Formats: sequence, C-alpha cells, structure tokens
Amino acid sequence: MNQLSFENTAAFDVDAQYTFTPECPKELPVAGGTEIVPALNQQAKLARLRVGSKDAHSPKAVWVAHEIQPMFSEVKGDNVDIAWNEHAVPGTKGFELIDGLPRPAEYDFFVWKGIELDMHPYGACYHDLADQMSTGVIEYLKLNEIENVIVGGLATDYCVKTTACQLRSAGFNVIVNLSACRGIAEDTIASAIEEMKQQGIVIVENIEQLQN
Ligand code: VGL
Repeated sequence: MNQLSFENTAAFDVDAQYTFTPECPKELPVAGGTEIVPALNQQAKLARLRVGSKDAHSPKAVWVAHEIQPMFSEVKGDNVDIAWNEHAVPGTKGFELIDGLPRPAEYDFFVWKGIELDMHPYGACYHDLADQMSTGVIEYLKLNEIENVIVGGLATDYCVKTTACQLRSAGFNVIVNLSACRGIAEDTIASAIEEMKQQGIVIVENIEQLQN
C-alpha cells in the first residue's frame, strides 16, 4: 500500500456510538467498542476530510425487538430484515458519539440514518436496503475529489462492512482499519472480512501498515 497518496483521502467514522459499546448493555453492546477512539482519530489525521455517521432510531420502529418479535426474528418489509434491540434513540446515551470524537457538526460531512420507522439501513451511504436513496456522502466525497476512504467504526460485521462495500461499489479505494473497528461476533467478523476482500477492499490491522 505504499503507493497510496493520502492527499485525496477521507476518513470515515461509522456509527461510533455508545449504543454499540458495553456502556449500553441492553442495546447492541460490542466488546471493546469504546477502545476505537484513538485509532479513529489517528486515521483522521492522515486524511484531508473526516466524515461520520450515526444511527438515529425511533423506539417505535417496526424492527424493534420485543416479546412477540424477539431479536433475530425476521421482519417483513422492503427496508427491514431482522429485529434488533431498541438502540441509538436520540436523547439517550446510546445515541451519543463515544467521548474523544468530534461532535457531529465538527465533521466535514455527517449522516444520520435509520430515522424512518420502516427502514433499518446498515450502510451509511444509503437510507434504504436497495442502495437507491443516497445519504449524500458519496456525492460529497466525489465533489471533493476524494479517491481513498479509510473506514473504521462499529460494528465491523454490519455497518462498517456495508458502508465499506457501498463506497467500493461507488469507485473509491477503500481501506478498512481493523484497529479502529470492533465487531459483534467472531464468525460474522470473519465472513465480513472475507466479503470485503473479495470486493477489493484493503484490510489493515492498523494505520502503520499504510505508512510503511
Ligand atoms: C449495526 C446491527 C444493527 C451496526 C446497527 O452499526 O453495525 N449492527 N444495527
């Protein structure tokens, strides 16, 4: 990767929110979720632009798990697939970005996603599951002549993977920085890494690997 020129590089912080950390045990806790902050800040230092995303979900969304509709049950709808615990509700701790990150307004571009009651997107580039309703971030990066995007955040196996694949499909060189990510489960992390590699996404353990 030593041919990478960082000039046209953006850093992408995907859903680095407390909801995906052990601080919110009833939401979607990811082991080590709070530990990614230094690595996200480090990758941002290499980049000309820093963009980010946040889940912003209603407790009344159709995919919210409850007794009749438990977690991991299938949910029918064009833009929902499975039930998840209530998470990332504006006004709660889980909605907030992890301490040590910029506030949303301090990013060059910021996406709030999953606001609609009947949509639960994973990737930060589209509001729907069919990649039709752009959040604008791809257009923003292209307008700013970004060629490379270094991605980190939560969780590796869902929103990070989907965001990275969407960026790759849009034509960017995509690097996923594992030290800036944590994932939900070992098997889904391993298959996500495989899937990303097959798409031509570069996976690095840490940012030093890019600087050699
Ligand atoms: C996520 C599962 C459900 C994520 C969001 O941000 O990776 N995972 N909702």
